[in-house]
Amino acid sequence: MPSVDAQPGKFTFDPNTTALLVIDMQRDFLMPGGFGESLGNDVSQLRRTIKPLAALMTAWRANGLPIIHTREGHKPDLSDCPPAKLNRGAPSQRIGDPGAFGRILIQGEYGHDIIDELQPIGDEVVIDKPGKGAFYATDLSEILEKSGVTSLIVTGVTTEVCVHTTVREANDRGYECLVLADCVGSYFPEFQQVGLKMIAAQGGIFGWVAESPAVISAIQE
Ligand code: TIU
Repeated sequence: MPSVDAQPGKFTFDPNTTALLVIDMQRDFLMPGGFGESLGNDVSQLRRTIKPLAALMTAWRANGLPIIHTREGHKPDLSDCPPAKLNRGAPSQRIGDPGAFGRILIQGEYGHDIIDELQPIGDEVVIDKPGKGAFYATDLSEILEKSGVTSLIVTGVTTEVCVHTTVREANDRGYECLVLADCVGSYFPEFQQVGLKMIAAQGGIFGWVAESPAVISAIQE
């Protein structure tokens, strides 16, 4: 079985029961001028994940392995967006407002979709989620159970928000999660560093942390 050097120790996985999860690599979060930047964030901190993630996705697909993509967003009438989420803080733009790439984080808008470099192909699953975690109010659990997936290679943005929430949800549901440091990004370098440490601390309290080249080598052996 493929094995990867990771923190806090080796991560061994069966490719037949492992999915690559790509969280929220959406234009609104990653593109200059988008929602993420309007919150005062430095999108270059996220954009460094694009190249390694594209390489990983290519290798993963070449081995015929499944990729599941997620997108954070809401219905056009915002009926699935709690007021507490909508009204939080004082951003220059809110969810549902007109933004540079259409209405911000609204399903069907250009900015809500995945960046060109990492677009899903073929029958890859795309989960639309209203929350930060990929399990909340989605059918991700059923999809994983049906396909027999027990391990997740977790990538995407942002490390301490949607990646962390999803890894915690997955860990509580019994999934083994390997988070790839070069394929997850935070707008805040200190959160990136500490967010990854939090996952692997205490003997891997939420999961394992490694780098994507180690996974690519492992599946090609
Ligand atoms: N996908 C995700 O992490 N959503 C966020 O809102 N992240 C922020 O860091 N704001």
